[in-house]
Amino acid sequence: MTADPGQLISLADYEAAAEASLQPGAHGYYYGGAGDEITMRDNRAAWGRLAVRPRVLVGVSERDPCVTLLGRRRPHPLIIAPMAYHKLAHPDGEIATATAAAATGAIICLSTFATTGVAELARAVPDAPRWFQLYVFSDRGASRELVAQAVDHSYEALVVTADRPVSGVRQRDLRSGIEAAPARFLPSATAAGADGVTTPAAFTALIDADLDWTDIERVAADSPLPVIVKGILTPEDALLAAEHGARGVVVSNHGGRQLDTVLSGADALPAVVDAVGDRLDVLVDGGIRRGTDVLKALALGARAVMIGRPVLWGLAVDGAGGARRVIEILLGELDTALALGGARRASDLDRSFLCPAPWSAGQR
Ligand code: FNR
Ligand code: LAC
Repeated sequence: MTADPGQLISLADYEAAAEASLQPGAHGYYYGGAGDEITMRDNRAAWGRLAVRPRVLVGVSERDPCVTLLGRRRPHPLIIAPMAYHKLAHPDGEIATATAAAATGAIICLSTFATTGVAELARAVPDAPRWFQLYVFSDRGASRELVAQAVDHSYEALVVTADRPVSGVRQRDLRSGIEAAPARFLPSATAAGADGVTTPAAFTALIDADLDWTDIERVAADSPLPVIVKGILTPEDALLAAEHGARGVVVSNHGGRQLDTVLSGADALPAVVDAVGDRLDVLVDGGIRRGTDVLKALALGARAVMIGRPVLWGLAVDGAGGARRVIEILLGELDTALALGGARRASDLDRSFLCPAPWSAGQR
């Protein structure tokens, strides 16, 4: 079948189309990374350094992308990563993204930096499977208030982000001046006593840069929801997360937006999986753009993957429909990867399905 010219059939197509429809400052904020963007680019390249070792003749007429996450079966491993400011992409913002989540069975992880409130999102799209991403404020009462709202509104997990005590050096934003742009309304800021209309820099200042493992332990002890620590790149920190009450970790470098030249998720993942074994659910994100990338993450031992920027590209191009289509494209590609990789079930994948890619030898 030949695709219509102009039809958007890959995540790369959405990325290109979004650039045309976004204001340059907003596009730079979404797209960009820290420093020289070495890690940001490597997040994508790292999946390409793995080759698939496909198995054949295993009978793949029925494929099952189900995974078990936090003890529950999920229809597939895709989660929408927590991302700030969806209303920069589309006026319906996070509500449109949640609509896409509800339609596809993907979990939406709502950011503390969201342009839609915790309760508002749940009321608007009650069917969306949802997690809440927590930036812990210096004002702990404000953070407890946000967690209480998440509990009251049936969010299923708390994702505590650990890799953003301060913002990375984002030269695209410094150049575009987006930090100085008219502030956006961030409902979570009201919990911390701000009037809600804050710039990214002002909001960042509310985050407690002294957060440590005892705080994670306290959040986990106080919260009826399972806690997942996001932004882990070493087995040492993954083990600390397990010791301090977390149920999971997201192996992540924040999309290459925080410290440049750190490891990619793909490269950091295996050692984390090996260190924690069954003690934690290990998730990964960064640069996942193809079904084969998802297959590789699962084969390395991730239970699920978070998808970041492509969802914003979908949102920018066509609101809820675009975000939905992005998830559907990736699910379709994952299905094909399972069939042609020779895994009937996502749970059949292991490292025997992978080897170093010969085409990338010497590139590390
Ligand atoms: C993010 N990310 C992020 N993470 C987080 O824990 N809280 C947040 O508020 C945000 N905000 C945010 C905004 C934007 C515009 C981007 C692109 C990213 C990081 C995000 O959750 C995730 O780790 C990466 O985006 C994953 O990489 P890819 O898929 O974008 O390459
Ligand atoms: C970012 C935030 C808000 O990466 O975490 O822009």
